[in-house]
Amino acid sequence: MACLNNWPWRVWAERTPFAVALKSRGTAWCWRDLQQRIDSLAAGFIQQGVSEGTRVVLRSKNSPDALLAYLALLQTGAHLLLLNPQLPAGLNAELLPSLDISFILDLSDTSLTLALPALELRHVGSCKNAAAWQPERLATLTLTSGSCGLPKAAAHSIQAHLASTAGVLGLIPYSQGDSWLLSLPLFHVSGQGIIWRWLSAGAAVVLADGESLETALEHCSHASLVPTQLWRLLQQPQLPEKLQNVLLGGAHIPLELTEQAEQAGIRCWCGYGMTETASTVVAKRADGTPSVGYVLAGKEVMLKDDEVLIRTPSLAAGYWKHGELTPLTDAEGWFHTRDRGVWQGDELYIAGRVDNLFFSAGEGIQPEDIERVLQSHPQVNHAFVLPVNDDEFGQRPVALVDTHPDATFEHLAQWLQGKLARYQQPVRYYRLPQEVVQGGIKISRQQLKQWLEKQL
Ligand code: 4YB
Repeated sequence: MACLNNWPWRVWAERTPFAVALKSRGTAWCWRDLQQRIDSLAAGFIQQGVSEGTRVVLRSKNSPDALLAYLALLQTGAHLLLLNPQLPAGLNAELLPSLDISFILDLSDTSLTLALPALELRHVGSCKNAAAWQPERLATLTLTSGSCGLPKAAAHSIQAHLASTAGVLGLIPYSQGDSWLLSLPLFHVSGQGIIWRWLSAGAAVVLADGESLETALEHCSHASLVPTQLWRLLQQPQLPEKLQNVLLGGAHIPLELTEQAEQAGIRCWCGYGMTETASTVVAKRADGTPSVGYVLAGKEVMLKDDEVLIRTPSLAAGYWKHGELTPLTDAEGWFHTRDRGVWQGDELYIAGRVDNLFFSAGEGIQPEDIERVLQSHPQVNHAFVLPVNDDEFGQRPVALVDTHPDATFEHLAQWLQGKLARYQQPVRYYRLPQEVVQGGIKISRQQLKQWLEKQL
């Protein structure tokens, strides 16, 4: 990993100008091409009024234009809020006014109802094209998944992103000659993690730009995937030949998944992290045990009343709102994750979210325990367990499952007998509603709860 003393694309354009930096649909850009395009685009943004500290929304799915705009806007010193184009209008209307946004660059195919001064992609030849390289300056605002309430805007400096990268690249080999697919959205911290690893290593990044995951992966050595993506990939008749390393994260990583992928020749890396910590803080090479791995170099993890607490230089400087940063940590600098953890030797096991725990006739139920068992059924792709109110028990579990069409609920209920305690057996089953599955990298439990309430 290089020690960077300038914008990374400038560093690589000087050191390895003709090495491939970016590939998309058969086109490759070397670092020199990339730097020139970023310079002209950044000059275009500056000409349109963007300057150091200006807050700009970038609303886009992944594309070469979105990536170039991301880098060029960073180079102007702007604070960049990455926005998922699929966020509902009502949420945008509630959220954006509190974030003091000056401009929007909207590269999506649906328009935002909110009126904000628009930027366009404009290439300008001018030497007024960069702010000073100050990695400690705030650079990105990334929205948290917001399982309850409005998402929060976690504000990271470039230094924080680079600290995250250092931890991950201390474990996973990735250097020049390798290419990492931008397989997760830039508006999510997992997508940005890929970008900062690429910029630190001076390797290559690949953009799918409309291709399927399998096709795009044909030219990649690395990818970051959520478990469902890897499941789908493993169902393909042929696996991408060059794919060597997959970093998994974002949700519980089933053992069956990593075992199957490793057997097929894909090295799997399990990761655990979150928006606030700019992605992975705990990781390991998949080894057949259910933990998420070891604490990466430069990070600290402790458990307090079973809750995972993290202290790391990759942590956001705060949540941005109404012109202020609200600190994320307690007085000692620990971030309280609301995840329940258990140490297994030096390795951390994630049991589930503290807030998901509910009680049924006095018995504590961690829905994720039931979900893990359901998901180990070969015909279950995805399962969620939610509480429903019950006069006698207080609350009882119901399951929402995405299964192979042949799997009946009766069969599932039967199969669960003996695998779970009686109080953990779901009292009802539903098919996972597809409308809730769309968009983002995660399915929101909050939305599932709202859907379930309408069914009862
Ligand atoms: C987990 C979990 C795990 C998160 N077991 N619960 O670059 C990466 O790190 C990456 C690579 C591939 C896929 C995803 C990633 C991520 O960044 C994921 C980061 C993320 O999910 N952030 S989040 O803010 O949206 O959600 C964080 C929460 O997700 C955590 O607090 C946990 O509850 C859960 N989670 N990894 C079990 N391995």
